[in-house]
Amino acid sequence: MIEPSVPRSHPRYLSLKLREAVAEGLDRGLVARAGLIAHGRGEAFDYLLGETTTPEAEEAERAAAALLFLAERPVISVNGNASVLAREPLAELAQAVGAPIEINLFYRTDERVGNLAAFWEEAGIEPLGVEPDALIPGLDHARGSCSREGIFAADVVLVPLEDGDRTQALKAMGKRVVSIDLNPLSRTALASDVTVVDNLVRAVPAILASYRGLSVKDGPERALATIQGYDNRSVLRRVLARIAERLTKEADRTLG
Ligand code: PTJ
Repeated sequence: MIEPSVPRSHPRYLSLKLREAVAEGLDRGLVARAGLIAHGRGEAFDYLLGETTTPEAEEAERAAAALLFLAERPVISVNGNASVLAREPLAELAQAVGAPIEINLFYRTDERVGNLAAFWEEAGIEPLGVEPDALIPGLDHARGSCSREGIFAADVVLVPLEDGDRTQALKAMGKRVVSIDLNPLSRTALASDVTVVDNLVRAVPAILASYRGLSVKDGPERALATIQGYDNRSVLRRVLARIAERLTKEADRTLG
């Protein structure tokens, strides 16, 4: 079905374009059906945050860049939603960091993995995870499948838009997990070392910019200081406080 394209003048242009990208991803066999629901949940949280990158998200984005900068074997894990929403910035980040992209799906089917691999190849990336040869302990076979040289051996894993179980399982393997999740109360958010509560489409370019800023002489010292001064629980607390304050102000403004 051909849907009319969103007019640029529409006040919710960007949000509607992202929705279109996810829906199109479903039609192309890249996004899981549940990916549409996950996207809607993300939209709702983004709305509560004012659809903007908060100072807390900026702080987390700097910490994410620092962790990736100091990592010995960083890996960027991608699912259907992340692929269709942010393929180009994720590819750029992977290149800058020197990290492989690994396809790691919650709803894994050979067909979707094949479609996603071709999608990443179009962007010049040879993804890992197509023929998994290792298992993340504690997850069932389909969901725990991963690449031995990728996620299995990684010390830092960036997981945009992940499900809670997998983040907990990666933590149990001793890895540092950086997640991008608009829901500050999700299990992923709570289990991660660094939780970037921001829309993936804003967060990835911000992490990349921060990463590039570390490519200077004292980059390692600055990255270390950033991580040492970072407290994820405090950041999550402040995000929640920001949402609460914003809602109170909005109620006063619109309802009197
Ligand atoms: O492609 P697959 O098979 O791996 O499946 C992927 C989904 C997303 C369907 C699967 O991992 C899933 O069900 O995820 P959840 O448990 O719904 O979690 C998705 C989280 O991502 C929610 O907390 C959303 O708020 C958040 N989210 C959604 N869209 C965005 C987002 N966070 C950041 N940026 C977004 N654009």
